[in-house]
Amino acid sequence: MSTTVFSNDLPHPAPRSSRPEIMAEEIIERLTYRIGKDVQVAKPHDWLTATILVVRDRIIDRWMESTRQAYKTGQKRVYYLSLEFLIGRLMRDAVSNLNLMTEIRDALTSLGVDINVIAGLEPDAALGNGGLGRLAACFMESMATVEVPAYGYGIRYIHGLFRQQMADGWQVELPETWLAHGNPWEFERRESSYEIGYGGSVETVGGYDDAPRYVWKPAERVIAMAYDTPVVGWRGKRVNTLRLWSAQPIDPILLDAFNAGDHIGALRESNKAEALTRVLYPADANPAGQELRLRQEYFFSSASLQDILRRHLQQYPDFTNLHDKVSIQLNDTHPAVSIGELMRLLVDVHGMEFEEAWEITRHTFSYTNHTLLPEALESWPVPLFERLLPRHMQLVYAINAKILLEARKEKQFGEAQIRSISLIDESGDRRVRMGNLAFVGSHSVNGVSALHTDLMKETVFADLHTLYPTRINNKTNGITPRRWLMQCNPGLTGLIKEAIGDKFLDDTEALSELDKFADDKAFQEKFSAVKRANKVALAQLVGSRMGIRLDPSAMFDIQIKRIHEYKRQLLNIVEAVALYDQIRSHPELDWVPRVKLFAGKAAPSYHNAKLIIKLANDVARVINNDPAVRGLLKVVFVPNYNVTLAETMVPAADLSEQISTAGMEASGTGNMKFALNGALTIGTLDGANVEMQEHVGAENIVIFGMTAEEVAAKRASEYNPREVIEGSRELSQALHAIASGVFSPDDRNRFTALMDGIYNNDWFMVAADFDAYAKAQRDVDQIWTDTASWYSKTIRNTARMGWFSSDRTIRQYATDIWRAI
Ligand code: HBZ
Repeated sequence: MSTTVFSNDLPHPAPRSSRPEIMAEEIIERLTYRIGKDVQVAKPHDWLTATILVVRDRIIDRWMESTRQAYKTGQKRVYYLSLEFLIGRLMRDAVSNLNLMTEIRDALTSLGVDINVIAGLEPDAALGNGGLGRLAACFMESMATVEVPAYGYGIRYIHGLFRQQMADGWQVELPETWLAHGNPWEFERRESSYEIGYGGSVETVGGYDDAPRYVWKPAERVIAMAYDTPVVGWRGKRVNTLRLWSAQPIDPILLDAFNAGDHIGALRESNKAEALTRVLYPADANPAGQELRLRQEYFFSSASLQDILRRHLQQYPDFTNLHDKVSIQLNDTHPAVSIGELMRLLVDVHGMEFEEAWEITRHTFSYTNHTLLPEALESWPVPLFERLLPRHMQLVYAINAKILLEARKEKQFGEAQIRSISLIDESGDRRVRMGNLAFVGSHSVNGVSALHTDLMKETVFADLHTLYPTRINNKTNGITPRRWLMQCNPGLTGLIKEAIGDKFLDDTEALSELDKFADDKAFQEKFSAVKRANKVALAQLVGSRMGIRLDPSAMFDIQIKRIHEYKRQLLNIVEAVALYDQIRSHPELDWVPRVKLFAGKAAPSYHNAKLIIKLANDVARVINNDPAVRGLLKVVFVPNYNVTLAETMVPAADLSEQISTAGMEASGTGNMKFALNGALTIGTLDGANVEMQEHVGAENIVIFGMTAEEVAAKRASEYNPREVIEGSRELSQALHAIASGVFSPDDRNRFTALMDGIYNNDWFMVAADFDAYAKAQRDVDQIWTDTASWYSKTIRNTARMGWFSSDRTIRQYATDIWRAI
């Protein structure tokens, strides 16, 4: 039994010192004995690695203690399964959460090393695409902070999200090599290795007297091997584990083939296995249809489930209490095949009855939905699913039969409803619907904002909601205030501490005490000085990377997120073009100087998104070089958006653009980061913007445009965008200028089709919302001109955003869904 492994009678090492001189000695020790360099020849990268190793040692004791405690108390463990973890850099996060920043800085200074220089060398771990992956990273930190014993499970991609380069304004994708210098944060766990099967057949055993047993005989097998990264909560209270799986071949080299001279063929198995975990799919909204993607999903689901069951058996005799001791949260449908895998393991491998296994499975899993976009709802062709996972296919059919019977009998569902709840989509080529599988296999299905949750009930899951009316619930997203305030904005953090003390460091909602300073002149000045310093830092970054000079006294208006039509970067660019026109036509007016900054990656296969990036760059070139603009407007597309870049851009924003077509952004989390850091939001009533308005107050946010309901009604009506465009001079001029090649003289038709999309269909309501947006922007100008009013609003944003801490979100998950604290 594991109790002997974790016996408290065995000696534990003494806690490590946090004295700078001791840590300096340790850094030298790591440099010498772990890296094999002496001080004279050590490169900055070596110093970084040595420093991380010293920090890591201070985490390990707490990590082991956290594991021991979970065993001792028999607490429920939470497993967060996610194909993406967008964690970014870890050093500052760990050092700051351990409260060691001053000591480490001093230790390095005494060695002649600048912490900022080496921290800048740490790779940004981009094992995710966007909001969904970043949410998983914020949740990991918050689970450790609120002391939930949790494991994150995912894939250790060799190449994370691609690096974005600009070539003449076009996005070019390059491989990201975040592991090039090794990864001092991770621990390889060879002993935690599992076999993962694919293909083959299912054999039936017995069946005369007893129920038949099914045995899957996979045709292919690979090994999943664990790499663990510790995740430190705030003040180092608890350390949880992020366990990422790497694929290994069963036979690394086929010696017979090698000896026969086939040196390449001998590595076939090895290459095939490695390909599994080589790249993160750069999908954003459209699920990648590739077989490899399904292989990845099953790979990490199966490894995680085997690991979870093994850990359970170390502590308990069987799986009858699994759901009391284990909660598995599915981050979107990407790990939904886990439901089939748990059924297979319980029924086929551990001999449990189907019905009992189903009850346990359902009570163990819960599922978070992140999108309503129909094209983003995952489904797999039945023939593919059947070929790769024949036993899981049988189980899906068995589960489906059970659910459909229940629906017909107990709820008297008709054919249309049966078709919509079925796990198999029969409307075209037959496909397995992963959303429906996740729904029926979970006891909780949650949306990520109040609006999104309501829409789930009314749209994609309407019939499943009728069948299981208590299953859908809301858990509005949050962000970790450690990374997104304390670490990225030490200036503002210091100022807040000075004003209201440090309670907000442990309880973000205590920021509300700042409210009383909102109209305090002296405080406003300090607040604006902090903002200015952050803007200077961003201006320096843009200056050195792009050679563009930005004036920090201009309004910094920022839209950073994945490039997607529903997020409407296009609306923003079209407005910039209209404003450009206005500035040139009315030089006598008092224009508010603005810098419109954009950053974000487009999925490599998403044609319009890539064209929007090119348009932003083309428009930027023309506007920035037109002397008639007199520097009153600048447009900048900052390349290679990632977590690290966000950490500089978020604190520097005056205005945050959250302008998605209402009903399409499930929540948004960038919106929260900006507002917390004292930016004003211009946004639609979409996703969490709705709740942000409730918290900060309608007078402290600029809302414009159609509501989700109005968008749906307009789409259902005979909406004619051309009429709308012709009725708006500003808009028609801007669209015409773009379509006719004013910004693309080298290829006048470059944007014609993109503009035609607005004229002819306008699915994303760019034309329909344009006038409201342009007017809202002029309202923003008005507020900006009244400095006292501007800071009164932005200070209130910081003061009232505490509720959007991911600690709150995680407490809600832990109480309502996991019952783990
Ligand atoms: O999840 C995002 C939502 O768009 C955003 O509104 C929300 O705040 C956030 C967290 O809940 N969704 C994604 O980021 N989705 C993906 O990145 C994605 C990745 C692979 C896919 C589909 C979607 O196959």
